[in-house]
Amino acid sequence: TVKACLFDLDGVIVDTAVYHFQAWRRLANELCFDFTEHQNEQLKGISRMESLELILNWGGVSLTEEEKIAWATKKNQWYLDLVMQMTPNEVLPGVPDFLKSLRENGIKIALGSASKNSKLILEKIQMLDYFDAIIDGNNITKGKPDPQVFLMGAEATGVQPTECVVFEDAVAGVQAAKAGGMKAVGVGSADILTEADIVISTFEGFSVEKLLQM
Ligand code: G16
Ligand code: MG
Repeated sequence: TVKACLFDLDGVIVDTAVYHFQAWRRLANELCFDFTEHQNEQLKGISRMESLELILNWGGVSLTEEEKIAWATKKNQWYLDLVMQMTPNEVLPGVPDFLKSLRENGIKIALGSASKNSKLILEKIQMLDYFDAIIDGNNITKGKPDPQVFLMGAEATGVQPTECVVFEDAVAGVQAAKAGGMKAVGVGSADILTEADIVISTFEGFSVEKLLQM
């Protein structure tokens, strides 16, 4: 039976990818190159410094470690300027109702995100109170597809991995769930999230009943 649900943040609870894209693009432009929304897909679920490495590679720019840290800090400041303007209207459709019904059924809720800004984002969209545990980029040493973030989430809620279901929009996140011995619900396209146990395109129409049938 399912005793805990573990949620990725970006692409599952809220679409912060558009803001990451704007901030990373500004960084690229200041370094005199550009990249596409298609390339931006590769940055989803990847840590800040790993994202920077990929982007610099696309632009053929090489920097010292010190310069990299300075640019990553700038990008985060631009990103936070956008995050500060977020509102509860940006929560993805069906998410609040689904989390409410999890609570009503005594199912624990945890966050498993690569972001170091997750608490601030959850506050801005007024979703922080739903979560029994938050594991994010501030707690982990290994990124997805390593299962660490979700194993820590299971542990923090006191639930065995086999009784956890992970909700993920990224291939690496689904792989992390499976590597941790958990069930995975892909949020997005079944053509891409092939390793997920089931794939939903939105939380609208998804229910605890369907969760318990997995
Ligand atoms: C999110 C985004 C990634 C971002 C990462 C780190 O991951 O999908 O694009 O690079 O967080 O974010 P920050 O710079 O805020 O620490 P997730 O795991 O929530 O999908
Ligand atoms: Mg994601």
